[in-house]
Amino acid sequence: MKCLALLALLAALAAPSAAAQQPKEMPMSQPSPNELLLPAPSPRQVAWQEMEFIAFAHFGVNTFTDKEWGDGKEDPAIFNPTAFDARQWARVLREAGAKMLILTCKHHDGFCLWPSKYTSHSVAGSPWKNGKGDVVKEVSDACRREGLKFGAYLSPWDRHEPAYGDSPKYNQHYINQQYELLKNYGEVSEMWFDGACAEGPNGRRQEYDWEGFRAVVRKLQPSAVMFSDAGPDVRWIGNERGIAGETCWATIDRSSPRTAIGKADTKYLNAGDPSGPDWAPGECDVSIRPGWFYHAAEDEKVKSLKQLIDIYYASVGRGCVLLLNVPPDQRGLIHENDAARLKEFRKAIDETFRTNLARGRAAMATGEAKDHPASRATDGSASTWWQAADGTAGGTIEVDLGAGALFNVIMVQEMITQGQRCEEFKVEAWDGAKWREIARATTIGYKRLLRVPDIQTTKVRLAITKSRGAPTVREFGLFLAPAAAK
Ligand code: FUL
Repeated sequence: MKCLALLALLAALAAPSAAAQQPKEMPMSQPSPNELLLPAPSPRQVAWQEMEFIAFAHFGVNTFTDKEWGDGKEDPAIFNPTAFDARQWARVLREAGAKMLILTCKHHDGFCLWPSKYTSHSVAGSPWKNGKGDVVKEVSDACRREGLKFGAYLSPWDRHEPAYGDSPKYNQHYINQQYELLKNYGEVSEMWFDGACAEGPNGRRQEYDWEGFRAVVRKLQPSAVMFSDAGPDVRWIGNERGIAGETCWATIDRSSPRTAIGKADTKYLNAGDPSGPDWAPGECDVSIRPGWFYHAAEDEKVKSLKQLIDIYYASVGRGCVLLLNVPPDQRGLIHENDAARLKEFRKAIDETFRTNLARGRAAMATGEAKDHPASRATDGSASTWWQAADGTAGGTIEVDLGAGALFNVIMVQEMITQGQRCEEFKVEAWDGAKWREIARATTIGYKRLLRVPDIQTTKVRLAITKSRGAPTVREFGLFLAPAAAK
């Protein structure tokens, strides 16, 4: 990877127009001659990042056995939702602001939510719709109708499949099922590879053919991102609490043993790696309830609004995507308690971020690269950015708030197509006589959100004090979160 990066740099320097010919799999930022060459996201990674908040639905035999992990010996007849309505899931999640729904098409029990021709452990053996039902079809159709993207979780670990542990044979089985899922249900925007691995009935540990699995996704769904401990497109954030590191780089070194799937170093994944050559930003998975699957005993344990807001700031607010699991119940519906909490959550986020008090305000910078004046950081456009002068490794931007503004949330976004650069920054407010520091943090990435006490001021200054190359700011924002949304 490093050699490739060097070659790409040499090519870019030799012929400025070579950028367009760079391989799609490894796009690079466009450096000025004296800037670093940093890894940068592919178009599919940018599209995923812009979603910010996506949902997970764990649904299957465990919903009916009240378990978290099934053993694969379930009678398919137990899968029998009484009022299944995928449209209700998609509507509730869309109204909550989620942009994609990832469905557990097959969890570790091996039970398939679609009538897979490679196993009898599926909806085809269930009395639901007389064995003619297809949850994957209904959910993917409902997503499209409601304007959500659809993603597929297909557990590699399969406790039902007799071939599991017989590595080549099971890998082929898994690939066969990938073909079913990725060819028959329209666009799939994310493939979620769970790292769980075990021994099969033959007593041997299954060795997954990750390269083969990934190749199927690239072939059948070239725009889809792939999630796993180690990417390649999107990495696990290292915990199931939805919390990214305070310092969080979108880059890792995928060749490092610290990213070995199923055995990854969770601290490494949580923080990322500033010198990692691979762009693989964090996805923060967490359930709205204690378990991943629905359990009636957890109806009163839906996370509080405060917990969800804290998770939002610790995931989206640290440059990652939040993947929130909302498990449908035995009726086949999102439970009223979860739906009500999601409404509160959306209202709180909308009220907070409705008005960017810095938008359209005059901005001045210590230096500007050609075509990237300071005003670009407050113009509300996703495709323009301020960039400090070539050759600098920091810079300051000052925003004039006119008669003054009251805020308690600060937003800074880097232009990630130019790589992730900022290592340290602080924000200061003018107190009438001097600048007073109000916040300080390390990385920014796609988006950094910082909560501060209520601040009334006429001028705010963002100082990027340490940066890999000239810093970029796609957008700077100031917001006032109402008391209930803090
Ligand atoms: C884990 C699984 O073991 C859990 O059941 C759940 O699906 C979670 C999202 O991933 O590895």
